[in-house]
Amino acid sequence: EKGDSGDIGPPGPNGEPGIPCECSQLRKAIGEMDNQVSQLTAELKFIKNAVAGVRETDSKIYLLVKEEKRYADAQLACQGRGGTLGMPKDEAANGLMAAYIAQAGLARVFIGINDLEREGTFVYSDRSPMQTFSKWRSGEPNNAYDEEDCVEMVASGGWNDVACHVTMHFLCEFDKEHV
Ligand code: GN1
Ligand code: CA
Ligand code: CA
Repeated sequence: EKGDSGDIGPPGPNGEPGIPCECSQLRKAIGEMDNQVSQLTAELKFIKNAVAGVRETDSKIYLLVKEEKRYADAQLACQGRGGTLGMPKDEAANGLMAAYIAQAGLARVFIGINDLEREGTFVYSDRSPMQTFSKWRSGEPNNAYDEEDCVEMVASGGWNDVACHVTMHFLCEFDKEHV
């Protein structure tokens, strides 16, 4: 017949030291993944927005971005997506952009025209000079407060020079060939 169990023995020796934690490497990897998730989230937001509301012609795609940015950041945001700020170079493009702004219920957006390099000489954001077509509102451009070097389009399609540091929604343009 089986007897009672004996007394509990003394504690065993200490174990071998563990493998050192590679925490800093893990933290780094997690940090990088966090960045990637943020970037993917931003790109997905852009794609959802784009699928929902782009306008296009035979050669171009226009996208109204409803984020408020200064002119330089708006231009960077369009470039980051492979485009530029919208450049109305003829009546048709101007009309399409104006209708897009009006239908979105917006009053004004940044477009890709500025006289940053040389006061009074307006160029498109691809650095091409203004041709015969322009759509300045009456009295514009007036370089008000001596500080207006960027251009907004209002919902009726007219242009006004405004300060580059103000923030507003903006309209990007993409070449279909390059998309
Ligand atoms: C005036 O009226 P509003 O705010 O749309 C001005 C523009 C200036 C702008 C600066 C006729 O436009 O030239 O750029 O203020 N318009 C007139 O905010 O003086
Ligand atoms: Ca100016
Ligand atoms: Ca002005």
